[in-house]
Amino acid sequence: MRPSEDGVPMKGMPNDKQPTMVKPTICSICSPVTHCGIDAHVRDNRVVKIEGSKENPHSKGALCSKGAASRQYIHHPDRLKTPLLRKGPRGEGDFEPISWSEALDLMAERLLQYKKESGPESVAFFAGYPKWLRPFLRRLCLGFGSPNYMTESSTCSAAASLAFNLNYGAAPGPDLSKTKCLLVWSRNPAFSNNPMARSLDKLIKRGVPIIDVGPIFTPLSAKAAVHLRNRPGTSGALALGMARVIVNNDLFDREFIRQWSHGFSEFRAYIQEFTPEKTEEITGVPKELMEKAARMYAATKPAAMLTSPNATVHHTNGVQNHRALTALIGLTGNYDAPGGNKVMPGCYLYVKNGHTTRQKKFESPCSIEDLAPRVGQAEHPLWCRFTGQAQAMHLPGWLKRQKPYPIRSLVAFGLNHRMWPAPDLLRESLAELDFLVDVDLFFTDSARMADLVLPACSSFERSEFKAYPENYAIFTTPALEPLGESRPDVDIICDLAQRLTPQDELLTKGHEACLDWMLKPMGLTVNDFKGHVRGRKLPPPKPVAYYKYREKGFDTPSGKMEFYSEKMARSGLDPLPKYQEPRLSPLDSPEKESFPLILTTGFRLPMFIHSRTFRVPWLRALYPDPCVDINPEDARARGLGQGDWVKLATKRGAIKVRANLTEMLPPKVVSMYHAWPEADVNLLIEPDYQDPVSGYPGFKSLLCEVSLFEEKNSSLQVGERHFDLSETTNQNLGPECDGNNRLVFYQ
Ligand SMILES: Nc1nc2c(c(=O)[nH]1)N[C@H]1C(S)=C(S)[C@@H](COP(=O)(O)OP(=O)(O)OC[C@H]3O[C@@H](n4cnc5c(=O)[nH]c(N)nc54)[C@H](O)[C@@H]3O)O[C@H]1N2
Ligand SMILES: Nc1nc2c(c(=O)[nH]1)N[C@H]1C(S)=C(S)[C@@H](COP(=O)(O)OP(=O)(O)OC[C@H]3O[C@@H](n4cnc5c(=O)[nH]c(N)nc54)[C@H](O)[C@@H]3O)O[C@H]1N2
Ligand SMILES: [Mo]
Repeated sequence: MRPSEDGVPMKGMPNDKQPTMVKPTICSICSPVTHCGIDAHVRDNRVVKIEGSKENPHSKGALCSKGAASRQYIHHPDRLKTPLLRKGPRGEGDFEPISWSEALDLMAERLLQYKKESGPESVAFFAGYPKWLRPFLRRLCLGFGSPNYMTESSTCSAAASLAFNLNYGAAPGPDLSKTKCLLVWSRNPAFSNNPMARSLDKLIKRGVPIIDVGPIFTPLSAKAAVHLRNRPGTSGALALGMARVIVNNDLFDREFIRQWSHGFSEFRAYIQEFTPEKTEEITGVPKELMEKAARMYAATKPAAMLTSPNATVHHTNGVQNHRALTALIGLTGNYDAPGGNKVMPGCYLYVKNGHTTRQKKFESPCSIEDLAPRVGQAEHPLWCRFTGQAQAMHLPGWLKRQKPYPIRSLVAFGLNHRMWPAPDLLRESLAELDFLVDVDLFFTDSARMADLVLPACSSFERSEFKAYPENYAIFTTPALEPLGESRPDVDIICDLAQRLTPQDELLTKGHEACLDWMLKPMGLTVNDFKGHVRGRKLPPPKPVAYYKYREKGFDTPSGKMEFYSEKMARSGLDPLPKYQEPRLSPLDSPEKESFPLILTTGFRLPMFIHSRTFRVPWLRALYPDPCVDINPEDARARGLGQGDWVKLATKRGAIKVRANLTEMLPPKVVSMYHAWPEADVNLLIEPDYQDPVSGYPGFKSLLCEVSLFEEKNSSLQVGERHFDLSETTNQNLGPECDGNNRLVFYQ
């Protein structure tokens, strides 16, 4: 069979008679560390069938439910087809199509006007969960002179990296191929990351014991040697209790601690508070199990730790939690050790494979620290300096105050207001902007708030560079012509650069020129990938040594691993990884009487990813209604049965959802997925319920109550806050909408 230029003919079907082509591409419905290989069967510019690419060394032909449903995602009727300009009042959804050149010219005119009148900082740039465009967007933002580059990293992953960095000056990952024991601190790859789930299965087959930590009984818990089922928000206390067992039983690495640690004696004194009894009292983990896990992790050599990007930091004590648990790596001598946690250089977009690129240099045309202070910097200086971003969680407050300087425009790529706690506030605050631009695949509820909406195309319709950890990379060939007039985000950014930052000789040259510049250290150009529609092996990378700190020290103020963080001390924060109860605690919060259950939100479900897939019929059929997961014991005590409509309430308000009775949840803990358009759990969270170091919302340790929803007897009252749902695309609002289409909060 003759391979064609833009694809591979389908087996068994003569190419000249059958126009269906198999076109290799990558999925980008979920995270850039995953991006499974897809064989798209395309006819008349429509995907007619999806298969996993067996040749992709990362996904090896497997796809999750979301990837398998790509056809319905890509060809969904909500896809934006043309640029749209607002005609009617903001938020009412009255738009008219305009051309791309009109749209880009209008943007340039407005943004340059704000820059002249109010300074470049008055224009903010935002990327939601989409990541492929970020290096380009940051370069545009800084080149324009604005420090207000913000992303979804304001709620994800970066706080965990910050905690690692405060301890070690780097964030090492588990060296899975050589490890003999794996401590998985709150991660559920079976639902959140298929390729990772498969590599853990291999490890388990090899006989490597897993210690699983987290309140929810996941598929991994079932395979673990030990499952520590801690109460949400208590990871810090659990880690300190484990550290005490390790230190007091002389299971720590004395030599490493003596030579390479800073503040160990203070740490050692502090952890004495966390006796097994007290640790059990706080965390709910039986002390025998905790001791067993601590001994297993410390005594098995080598042992590695896999942490979550969010489950341990979505708490009001998040960064300190994560500092406490990652301190166990150094304590046991597993830092940068074979089979422990290894420091690897970053390649491209969160992937590490031994190669390096000039991504960081590319996205920093100047130092962000030389620009005006950015949103959230006063509140979270450590986080803002570490990430080189603004903290988007402070955007609503800033927009309402418009101080210390006004922000007049927001240029967003993938804005989902339901990412924020109190999304009603964020949405309201967007009305303070003179000019909101949203670039998205879909006409979302957030896009309705914009002045200008621009259609982006999906990964199937664009070329993008993707590196894999298996020393492999691909520069994809579009499998489809862009649908409607949609365009790749990066092309939009490069066109904007021509208008906004014409002095930028690289960004104005376009996507491929920028990539060629970034890929230089790899010794490859985009052209070297073009003949390889399924991607190609990379040249062997330079081997990355272990124990690099022995040569170079640690990139911390003391040059050592810091139990006592000098950066925290300088910022007036607790230098030791001290444990504090979540601000909403079932032990000592005044709310605990009326709201006796603990609420954790955003536990990943396999068929959903944030706001993206509720609209996809095949996926929605797997999980039709918003549900709160609740242990049967708690349900029984409240007279609730499986599937009953219930009221999930916090002090801030209530939503109507179904009860899902499951022992995956321990008693007294309930869980609800986020971003449902008709039952948004983030409405129940106060905007200032945040970790002081990172600004991350305490999404995973809240207090709530669940009760039967009784339509007739329920005395519905309109709460203080309301949310205008009249424009929502989802009409299934149910009785939580009053006559004026306002969201009703129960009191
Ligand atoms: N299908 C799907 N996949 C996704 C996503 C998605 O939305 N859907 N999102 C992607 C994104 S953005 C991210 S950040 C990753 C997250 O990926 P994961 O970290 O794997 O997912 P989570 O569901 O957040 O975490 C599950 C683990 O956290 C524990 N856990 C839950 N609540 C708490 C708590 O309060 N405290 C502690 N210590 N542990 C807790 C559970 O017991 C379980 O062990 O997933 C990515 N993959
Ligand atoms: N309660 C609660 N809230 C949470 C979390 C939680 O666990 N609990 N998790 C937090 C975390 S970890 C994360 S990562 C965030 C998720 O962050 P969000 O930004 O809310 O994630 P999405 O809804 O996946 O994506 C945002 C928008 O991007 C659009 N989009 C998709 N692909 C593209 C593209 O290629 N180009 C463009 N221009 N747009 C695109 C989507 O259509 C969508 O409208 O939510 C956070 N919020
Ligand atoms: Mo995330």
